[in-house]
Amino acid sequence: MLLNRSLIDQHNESALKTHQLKLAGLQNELPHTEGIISLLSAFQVAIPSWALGTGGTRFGRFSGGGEPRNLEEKMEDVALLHQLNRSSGAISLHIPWDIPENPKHIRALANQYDLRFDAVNSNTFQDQPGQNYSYKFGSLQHVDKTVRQQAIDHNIEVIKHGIELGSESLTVWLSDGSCFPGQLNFRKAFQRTLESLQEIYGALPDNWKMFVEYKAFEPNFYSMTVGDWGQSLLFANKLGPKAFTLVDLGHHLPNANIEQIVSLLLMEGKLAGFHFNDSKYGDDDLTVGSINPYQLFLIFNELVEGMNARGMNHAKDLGWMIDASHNVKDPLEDLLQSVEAIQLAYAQALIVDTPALQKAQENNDVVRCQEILQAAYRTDLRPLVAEARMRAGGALQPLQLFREQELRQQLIKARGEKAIATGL
Ligand code: RM4
Ligand code: MN
Ligand code: MN
Repeated sequence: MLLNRSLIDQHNESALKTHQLKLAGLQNELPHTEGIISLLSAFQVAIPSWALGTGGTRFGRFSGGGEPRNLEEKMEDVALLHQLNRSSGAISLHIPWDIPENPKHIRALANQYDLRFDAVNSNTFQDQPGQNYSYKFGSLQHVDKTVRQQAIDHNIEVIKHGIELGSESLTVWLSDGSCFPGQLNFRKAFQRTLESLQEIYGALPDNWKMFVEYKAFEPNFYSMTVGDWGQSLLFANKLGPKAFTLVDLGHHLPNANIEQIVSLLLMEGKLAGFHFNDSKYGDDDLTVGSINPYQLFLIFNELVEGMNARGMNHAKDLGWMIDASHNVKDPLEDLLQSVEAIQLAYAQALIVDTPALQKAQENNDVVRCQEILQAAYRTDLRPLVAEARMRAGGALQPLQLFREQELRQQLIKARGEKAIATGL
């Protein structure tokens, strides 16, 4: 279901006056608003195919109705988001939750919706019906080579699906690890995982990247074989130039300094990109920016500074993906909020007075450093983000329009109350 273009125009017209007043204030205050607007328009965030339905926890799942019933409907939902915000022009697929049975048709649909396929994700953390061997004791690390081979083959299969759709990266997240001391020989688990990853790496096309995602704990609670950025970076370095470390914001132990991790990975040219979400405790997968927007800003501050230092293209040189899903919000409203939070943090990082900050740093002027960062963080850039969105053809207030047009109710009408999307 797509919105009639005229509804977006009407919405923008009715909100235009108030918007322009707010924007004018910012334009007076900030020197480079036009440059920021064009960077914002180029910046696209991939939507995970597994976040379009209601997320569950291990205790339950409460569907809100109208969930997409197949890949086509998931793409339709992403297209709707993209129509509203013009910043969600990509989708990241999880295989086998979303197998493109007819890739030609799926590619044509993506063209029609102006979407591209971002990283494809493999899944060796669940057993699938009809699968020969179980991943109960791991996949790429497994003691039994036949199990490892099955997991390798699956990853190669995922690459093939990705090639058919025009993806250019594979994200490997492993639940491999151990739940109890003594269960696993760490060194052997690492070596086996490395050998398995090497086989997968060998199947990557030339222009592809492999993203090695780490996670501190869960579902294994004593050790994770790719448990932190150090372990991921070890794998990425050993694998070669096409392998990178992927940072999922929810995958650290509490209070980890993620912005420092990001800065050093960028320095090494080994940062793959992000799975954005927010969390209070662990892998909570909450809406981006809902708990700790300041941290998100600090991360973007390192990103912008680090990417500029390497002459990188902000929009294209890293993978920007959301990985969030939970059980109380409408997933589409949640994603609109997440994308907006990312854009705000990015925009705020773009207005940091970097030369002044560097000078203050060199002078050990700690107070000034904080003032400079917080001056950017406390500037309300919502009008600028809205302006970028409107100029790109989107809505000034996507969330408001989503509600005004009763889009969820329309989806429920079309798909039913009981429709359940594949995913977590
Ligand atoms: C994991 C990790 C992966 C995601 C799965 C569903 O915790 O974040 O990126 O694919 O969840
Ligand atoms: Mn993730
Ligand atoms: Mn996760």
